[in-house]
Amino acid sequence: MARAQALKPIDPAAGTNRELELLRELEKKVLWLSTWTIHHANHIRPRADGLKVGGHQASSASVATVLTALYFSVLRPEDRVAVKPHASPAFHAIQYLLGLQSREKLERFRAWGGAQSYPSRTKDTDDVDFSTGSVGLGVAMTTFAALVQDYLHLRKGDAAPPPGRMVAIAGDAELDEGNIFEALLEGWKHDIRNVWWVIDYNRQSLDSVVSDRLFTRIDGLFTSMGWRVVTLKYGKMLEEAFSRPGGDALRRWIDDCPNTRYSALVFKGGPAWRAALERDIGDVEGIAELLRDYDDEQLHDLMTNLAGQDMEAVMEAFRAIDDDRPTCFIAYTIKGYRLPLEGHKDNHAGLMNPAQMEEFRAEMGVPEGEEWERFAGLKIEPDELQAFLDRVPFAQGRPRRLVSEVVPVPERLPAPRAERMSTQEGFGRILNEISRGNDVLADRIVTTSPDVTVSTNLGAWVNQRGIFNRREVEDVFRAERVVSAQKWSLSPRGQHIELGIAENNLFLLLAALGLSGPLFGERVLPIGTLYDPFIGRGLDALTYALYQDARFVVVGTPAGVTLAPEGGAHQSIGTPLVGMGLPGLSYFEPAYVDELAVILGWSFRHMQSPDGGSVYLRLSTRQLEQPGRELDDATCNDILNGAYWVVPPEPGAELAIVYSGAVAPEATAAHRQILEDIPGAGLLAVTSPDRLHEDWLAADRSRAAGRHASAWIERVMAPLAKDAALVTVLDGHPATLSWIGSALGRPLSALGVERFGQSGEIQELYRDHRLDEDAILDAAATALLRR
Ligand SMILES: Cc1ncc(C[n+]2csc(CCOP(=O)(O)OP(=O)(O)O)c2C)c(N)n1
Ligand SMILES: [Mg+2]
Repeated sequence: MARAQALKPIDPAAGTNRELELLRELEKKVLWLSTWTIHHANHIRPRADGLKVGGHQASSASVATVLTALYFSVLRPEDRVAVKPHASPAFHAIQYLLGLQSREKLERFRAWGGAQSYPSRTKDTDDVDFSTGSVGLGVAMTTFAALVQDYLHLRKGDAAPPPGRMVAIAGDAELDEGNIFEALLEGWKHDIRNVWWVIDYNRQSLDSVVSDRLFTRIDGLFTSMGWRVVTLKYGKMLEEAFSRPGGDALRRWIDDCPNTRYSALVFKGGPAWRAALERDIGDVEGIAELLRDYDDEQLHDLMTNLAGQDMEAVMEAFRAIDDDRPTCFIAYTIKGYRLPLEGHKDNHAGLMNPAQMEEFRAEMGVPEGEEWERFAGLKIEPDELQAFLDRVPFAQGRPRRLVSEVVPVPERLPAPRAERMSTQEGFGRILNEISRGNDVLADRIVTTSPDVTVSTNLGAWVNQRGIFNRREVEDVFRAERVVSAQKWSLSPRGQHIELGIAENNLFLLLAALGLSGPLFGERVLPIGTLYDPFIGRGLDALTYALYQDARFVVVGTPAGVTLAPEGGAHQSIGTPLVGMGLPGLSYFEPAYVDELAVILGWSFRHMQSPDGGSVYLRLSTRQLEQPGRELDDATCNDILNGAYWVVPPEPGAELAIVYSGAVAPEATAAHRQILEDIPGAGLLAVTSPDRLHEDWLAADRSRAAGRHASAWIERVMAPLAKDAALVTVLDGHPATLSWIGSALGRPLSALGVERFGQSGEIQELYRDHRLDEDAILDAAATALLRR
């Protein structure tokens, strides 16, 4: 690919060894600054609560070499990077050296308004590409970003700018997370390119030293998925020692040394290495001479000279790659390298004390008071260092966050008409209608689903728009003239990305698609579908996507006990609370398809608005008789605000029934029944419990701040009597709507699902879970009694 020319191997004859010297100096600075940043946060500007924070010092030291090599030489502006959570100080130190991070933010690391503990796209100001923090997710994210880059590139063809590399600096313990392997498999299926994972193989995680046997497996795993594996094990000094008499025995000794023992010796230092080597291989020819040639300090340097912390070895490995094949670098490192914490199994939470810091400062040659000076203590002249930094390829061509045009969305999406329809079916039909259009909106929508494309009603859209694939693959069933309603043809022009069943992957792909604008300069409008209960399976990845402010629509369907015969394993209960509980996600649960059309149109705008967000639609497979009405603008507005009167109450009415979603017929029937006893009772449809709730909290906050405000739920309910009783009902947890009672200070009886369900007819399940007409009438009586 185009970038190969830019990354020529280091050629000493061409004078690039000077680059190596500059990088070594900068690496020292990165190590110093990251160590000092954490020291500062703990000892110079300690927290008011006295709480000390470890977990960064040893972990950052571990990858100082790799990060220095990448950011100051190897990376290009189009590359995108996920840095392992605890290397945050090293990342910020590098941005500081590049003039992209302020001293004040570093001084306030982990404090209010300062640099974040873990690299954050939304909270940090020095252009974090991918947030990290929940281990495993940032790493896998790079795979899906590469897939999105391919999607955009293959559609554009030759007009596309050169692709970037999606790079993860991963902690070795991140490979314990299953989502890594789910992503590997999916990446293989999609034949992804331009992904680099650099695994910081320090053989340590949070609690202890990682099992030796793990990494004998890892190599094979990556290779079997089509990756190139580059192992960076021994540094140049050790390689040189191995070529001496006795060198073979020395290599074998290190190879065979268990992780725990190696780590302990790293911590203990020179004399301990000497004693161990003398005892184990002292009688091998050449070893005695070899040991004699190194004093204790030199012996320690030699025995800890792993390739992942040897600048020359690291640069050679990176520069040797000149194609787009996914590559995993296993970089052997020592956690806490060059710090007094190095190698100790407890060092993750370890912190250098002030005395150790003083010693380290002297070693680094940094004078007191010059701790934040960019070049203090370095051997190369500041002018030369600055000139080098000014030329760093990564920092050319700012800004990193790209701007893309807004996709126009019609004022109203046409609502499909039918006497009976489910919201899921309506969703499929609305998309089908869009797909027939030849407009930008149809062109920018990308759908994806983890193996439930057809069963979540994306079939018609896929028939029109095709499935994305790097190469054309014909629909074999069609070619063989096997009759099917579903076309399944694959091509680089396809607009649906089919995934395997892993829900983590769905949300990571939505995260990547939902950031395609800022990452790749082209906005897409992603829609992902899955069975509603399995949101739980991918919940951390969904949270992760939202934390980065990725913009997408997720459709959970079918939902609730309403998909009755499928049984309890497929019936979702708490997902409405997930929808309400996640920031950046607006949850809607419409009952009728005309409401859904209004909501979907708004969603396409909301996900493009600077202060907008993502949308969660909880849809049902229950076919409901459709109202066959024309919605006026005011009702559309109310639907978007979260609630509207299906039957408005008479002024001073004593009761209202409030429902959300698929239980509309039961609520309607109960309401009709009640009118006989309580004339003027209202029937309120809640289209978004989430928006309604959020608006109420906002109004309350405004009032607390002394401003005049009212919430939509208060205004819409205003016609009711002051002490009117309320019944709420939905196919989901009752807490979704029960808050309305306290919001209005009115007696309320809440119906919903609290227990796992089972197979049956809808009516049987509604009876069992008290969602039927009788239950609503009972609840109304109970609420009325409380007045
Ligand atoms: C999903 C998740 N579980 C637990 C944690 C707590 N945690 C933070 S770092 C870490 C282990 C880090 O080990 P490694 O990835 O090897 O990084 P290192 O510190 O060695 O560089 C754990 C368990 C987390 N951040 N995310
Ligand atoms: Mg580790």
